[in-house]
Amino acid sequence: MQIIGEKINGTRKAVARAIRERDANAIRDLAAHQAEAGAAWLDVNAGTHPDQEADDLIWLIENDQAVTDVPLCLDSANPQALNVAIQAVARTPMINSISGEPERLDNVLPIVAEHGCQVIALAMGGTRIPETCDERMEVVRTVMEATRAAGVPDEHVYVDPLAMTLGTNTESAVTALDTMRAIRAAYPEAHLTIGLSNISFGLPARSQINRTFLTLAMQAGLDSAILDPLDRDLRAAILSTGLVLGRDRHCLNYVRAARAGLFE
Ligand code: THG
Repeated sequence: MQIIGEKINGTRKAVARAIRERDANAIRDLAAHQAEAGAAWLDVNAGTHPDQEADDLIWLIENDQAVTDVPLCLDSANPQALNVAIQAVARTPMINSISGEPERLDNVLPIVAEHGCQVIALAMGGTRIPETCDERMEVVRTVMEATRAAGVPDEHVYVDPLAMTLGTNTESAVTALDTMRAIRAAYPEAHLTIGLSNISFGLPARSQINRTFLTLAMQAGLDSAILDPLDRDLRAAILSTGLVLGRDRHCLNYVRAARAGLFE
């Protein structure tokens, strides 16, 4: 299970403040702690100010890279910001994201192909999120055709079936799980990812919901996720589920985490 650390996201209050006040230490702490907790990538999202997004993203990237070598996952829908940010990264980043929207395919996919990036592909076309698994798969087929045509290998594509909060639609987790299975079957070389914390937005005891959804999603083939690596209970769930699903040879990861005190 590859973890993409979610914490450096400008839609979070603490991060929005840090960006506004250029509080470098706050960002560096989040980067260092997520890297220590085992994140394979750090998601960086500068928030919702289009006019300053590129500047903010570069500032975030520089502070991440001051404390860790973990590669970044550039979280932006803005091709201009991505084009500028990619010049600032020390290691090939993951791009978060493309979708079936023609404008994003036309403007972001060439960046992905040129730099040999991994890329998250959302199972949605325009701004509307398709209701059903079948509709989402239609978009996924369109996007996979486009990535293949651009020369991006399937194993560089991380398909995101979309997790929406259960608070407004109690079917949303089941739809995401069905879509994961369909993607697995149709594109066995592609990866799956998900914005895990979305599933519990607005509900109490979110970590509990996130853990349960993650366990079921791993059974459906999820092999990476954007999540909070500082949530120890969640990391414990990832390790025990990986073990139970036969994905932890010689129980090495589980035993190592136990020795390091994760379950105490
Ligand atoms: N898919 C892809 N990328 C994504 C998402 C996705 N990027 C953004 C988001 N969704 C995943 N990242 C987060 C980050 C934080 C939270 C949820 C998802 C979160 N934050 C708390 C909240 O909003 O209540 C904490 C707020 C705060 O600290 O102020 O839940 O789905 N490809």
